[in-house]
Amino acid sequence: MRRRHLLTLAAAGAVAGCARGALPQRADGAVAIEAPGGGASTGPAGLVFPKDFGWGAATSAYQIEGAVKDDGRGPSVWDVFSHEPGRIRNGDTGDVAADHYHRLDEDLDLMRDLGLKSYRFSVSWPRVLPTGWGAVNAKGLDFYRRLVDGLLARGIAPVVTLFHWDTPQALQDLGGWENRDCAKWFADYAHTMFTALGDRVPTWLTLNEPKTVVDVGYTAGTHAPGKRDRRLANVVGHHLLLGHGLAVQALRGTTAKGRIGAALSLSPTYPDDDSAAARRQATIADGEENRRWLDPVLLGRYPQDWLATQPADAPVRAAIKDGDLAVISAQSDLLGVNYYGTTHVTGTGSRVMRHPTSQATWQEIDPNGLYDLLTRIKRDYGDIPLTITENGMATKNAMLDQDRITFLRDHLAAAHRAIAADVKLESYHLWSLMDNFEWAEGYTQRWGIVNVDFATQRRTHKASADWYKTVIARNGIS
Ligand code: IFM
Repeated sequence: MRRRHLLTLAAAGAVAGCARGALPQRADGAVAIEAPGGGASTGPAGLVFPKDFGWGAATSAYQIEGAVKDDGRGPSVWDVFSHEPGRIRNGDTGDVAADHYHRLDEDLDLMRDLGLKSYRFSVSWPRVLPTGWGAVNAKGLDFYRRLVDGLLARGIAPVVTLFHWDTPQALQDLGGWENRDCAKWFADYAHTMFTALGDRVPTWLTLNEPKTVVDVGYTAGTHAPGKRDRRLANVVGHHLLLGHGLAVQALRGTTAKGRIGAALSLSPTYPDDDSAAARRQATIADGEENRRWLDPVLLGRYPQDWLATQPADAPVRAAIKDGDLAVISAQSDLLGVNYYGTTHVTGTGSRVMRHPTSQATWQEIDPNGLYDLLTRIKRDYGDIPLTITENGMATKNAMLDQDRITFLRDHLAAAHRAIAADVKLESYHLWSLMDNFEWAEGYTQRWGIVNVDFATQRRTHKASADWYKTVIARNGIS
């Protein structure tokens, strides 16, 4: 799904209260429900999720941490890009963001109070390795050690993303992901993290949304590093995948006990009508949106029809070396799925919106697409454990965010249906825990269930945060 134009979301109905019956009462007053046999079930208590389902929330380093010059952190491409005039709405930057670096304990308590079972965050590569490689910045690493330990002390499982777009600027000066060596630099950094925290992190994610780097950072040029070169973009995409595979291999070479996989942004594609032309275009779009990422990682090959779209002289062809796909498909333990919506294409290949959108007008909101996506992954790629690593919507700065509650409820219902269809979905991380720096949109888009007043840094639950807290406590939705 591309970041693009369109409609406004009509807020839907309220969430009905759950039947209480003789169900066990928890200390916080919520009713705990458990599916018989530990699987997903449906009954008077509503949609019950499997026992131990990982109710989570997600963030990323540059979007919340701030403290960009503290304790020896080096600059990333986003520090440089966001300070270039005209790049970010209102001239915003991530210099302070949600000041999470200085408010770690408060934010950890916030997560505990919500009842989170799982928290997905990313490590800022240049905070740990200020120039991307070489000597470790002990203070930077210590921040992540405190974060992981603080989560574990609160009974929250850390899910650690190694790359959420903040390439060290020093490496960008050497070509960044355009340079094949970047895959190796990334694996070395990953190895540093596995060695430092491998004894306590249960889940690692290599890359977040390589598609967005390719489409927005290197094609549209509206994300860092701001290039507009589709041919180069596909080389970058290949090197990112290579970095993923090398990082998976690096983990296997350490004593780290965690599982590892990638977090891919995926969007089911549908023909806009029944014509052969529309169906053909939907297949092409599926190659671009989904299979060019899923196939290399999970099947060890690029889709032939996607490769066929690359001209004979496309530099990506030369970038794919013998043996690369064996590295890229190094056995993943799980797959992270970022799901924001569906993609519809006409017979001429144009994209059309067939569902409501949000404040982020590229988003086509369709909860059924999540069910289609999860069951399709099982069907086409096998029974790999899945985690939803992102799912959410942007709303105006409203504390009574009923539209977000409806969104979350409908997507959780779709996830529940997929579990009932035997998809191994283990956890769900909504995007996002708190309002943050939304890249080129600066602070104008609000994605959090927790409101951040960026003038005071005060955190306040939106209605969706209270709702999600109840969902977690009840282990399900009505
Ligand atoms: O904020 C981003 C996140 O960094 C990556 N996935 C999509 C989110 C909303 O645009």
